[in-house]
Parts: sequence; structure tokens; C-alpha cells
Amino acid sequence: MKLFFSRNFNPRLAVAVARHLGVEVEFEFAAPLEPSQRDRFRLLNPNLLLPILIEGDTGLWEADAIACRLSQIAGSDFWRWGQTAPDMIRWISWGRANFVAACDKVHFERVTKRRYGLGPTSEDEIANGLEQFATAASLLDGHLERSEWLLTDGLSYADFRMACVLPSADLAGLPLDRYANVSAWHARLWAIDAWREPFAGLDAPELPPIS
Ligand SMILES: N[C@@H](CCC(=O)N[C@@H](CS)C(=O)NCC(=O)O)C(=O)O
Repeated sequence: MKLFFSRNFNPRLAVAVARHLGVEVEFEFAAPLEPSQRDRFRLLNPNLLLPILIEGDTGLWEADAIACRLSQIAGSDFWRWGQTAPDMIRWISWGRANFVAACDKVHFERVTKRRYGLGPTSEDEIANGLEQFATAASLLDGHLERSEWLLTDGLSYADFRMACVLPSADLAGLPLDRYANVSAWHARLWAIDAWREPFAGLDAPELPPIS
């Protein structure tokens, strides 16, 4: 089994899950958007994006699907299967559409565009993303006042998914420190080795510098 990854945040998420669960997987750095690699990777993921999990000759793409599969393999309820599964799906779904989307919008303008030379940053998009971030972070902060993790029965994949852009929060200028409970939750996640250092010991070039 092989996990193709890069250091960007969705593949980072998948690598962190694999390492947190201790699944025996071969990690291989990839760059499917490179013209020379496109034909090979199109067969594994027509979106030409990472992460991709290979079992046999099949490629499974989308970090959430990969997290589900890795939890199956590990026999872990990091991906919940029982009573609290709907609650986990709720937070994954809401997170993708709200908190993660807001973080991603700001991160894309301030970080991704400048790393990959994708054109000028849009101050309108940043303002819009920060407004969306404030709304979502307030809701999250209220929830995390009552619970250490998103699910009251403990750490789950929903926490990793919700936090997936936050390792770059400083670079993106996301005002996390305005939300005490979100900051404390982020610090608890940061204490988990696989979350803080998913790439430790892996052969993977650093991301391009921010211009
Ligand atoms: N919805 C996909 C998004 C995948 C995605 O956007 N991946 C980006 C990184 S965040 C990518 O592959 N970029 C090219 C690269 O890293 O080489 C998922 O959750 O896995």
C-alpha cells in the first residue's frame, strides 16, 4: 500500500492520519500537476491532486475517504463507526463548507498564490475569507468551550479535518488567538506527534518559498 503525498494541507492531513494510526504504508512524494507526471497520475486520480492511496492497482483519492480507509485497515474508531458517526460526519461536513473553507480562502490568497505564482492576491477575497473565518471560528469556539474535542467521546478524524489548514495559520495571518477555545484545542492537537510532524523522516522537498 502506498500513499502519494506532498507537503500541502490535504496530503499532510492524510499522512498525519496514517502515522497517527500507525498504518504500514509506503509514503511517496509526488507532484501530479507536473506536466511530465500527468499521464501517470491521471489514471490514479483524474483530478491530478493529492493525497492518493494505492492498494493493488486502484487509487483512492480524497483525504476524507483515505482517512476512512486507513481507519478500517487499522481497526480504529478514529473514524467513528458507531453511535457518534453522524456527529463526526456533521463536523467534517460543516468544517469543509465553513471553517476549513474560510481558512483555505485566506491561505490561498496570502500563501498558495505567492508560492506558486498564481497571480496577484485579492484583498476582497481576503476580507471575505476573514469574515467567513470570524463567523465559523465563533461557532467553533462556543462548541469547544463545552468539549475538549469536536466529539464529546474524544479525539476523532473530525478534529484533524477541521484543523487541516491551521499548521499554516501564522503564514496566512489567521487570527486564531481571538478564539481562546479554538486556540486551546489547536494546542492540544499540536501535542500529538503525528499531527505536529507528519513528515518526520520522510523524503519530501520543502514547499516553494513565498515570494
Ligand atoms: N478535495 C481534495 C483536495 C485535494 C487537493 O486540493 N490537494 C492539493 C493540495 S491541498 C494538491 O494536490 N495540490 C498539488 C500538490 O500538492 O502537488 C481532498 O480533500 O483530498
